[in-house]
Amino acid sequence: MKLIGMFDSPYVRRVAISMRLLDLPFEHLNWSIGKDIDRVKQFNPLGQVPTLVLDDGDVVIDSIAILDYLDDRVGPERALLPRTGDARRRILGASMLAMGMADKARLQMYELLFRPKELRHPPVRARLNGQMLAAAAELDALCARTTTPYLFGDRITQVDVSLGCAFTYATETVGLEPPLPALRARAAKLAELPVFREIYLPFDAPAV
Ligand SMILES: N[C@@H](CCC(=O)N[C@@H](CS)C(=O)NCC(=O)O)C(=O)O
Repeated sequence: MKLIGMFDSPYVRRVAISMRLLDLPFEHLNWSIGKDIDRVKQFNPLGQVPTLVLDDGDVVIDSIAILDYLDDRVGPERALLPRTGDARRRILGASMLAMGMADKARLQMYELLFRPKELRHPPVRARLNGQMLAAAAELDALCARTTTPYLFGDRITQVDVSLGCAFTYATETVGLEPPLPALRARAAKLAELPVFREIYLPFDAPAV
């Protein structure tokens, strides 16, 4: 399999970390959505990463669909998201919240990267930032309630992978100002895991 996209993207990174955790080898095509956009579009008309190219040439787009495919491929015993039940709903819900936090950071970055300064409308950024911080506060509360080694038990699941990637991205791009002690502590522990250290590319934030 070939995984297209750079590891400074939380979406690409969560797929790559998941593939390592699931022992699924991949060739990494370290293509940028800037200079390599035309190459990306040859596989994904949306010009988005992550894009996964399977060995038979089929293409899977969007990290949600890719993770679903990977879990299906390894089977329910090893899947990072339980197949059914309350645990699935809770883990998926918290993963969506974490990636929603990353989405709101990403949209702020797009304002900074793609919109000329004179055309910026500050309330847009303020709204996105408020949404990002509200998600971060809820994730902090979840982390504060958690007593297990990972967020939903003794074993790493998709929510740990997603939360670690989303937190790094939000802090390195637009920053998370409030204290958020439980979220920070948990994210720091995740960042120390060998797989998180191996699959990491710092975001090179633009000067604004
Ligand atoms: N929902 C998508 C979001 C992916 C996404 O937005 N990726 C960014 C890179 S961090 C991208 O490809 N942006 C290019 C664009 O949208 O123009 C997923 O989970 O894979």
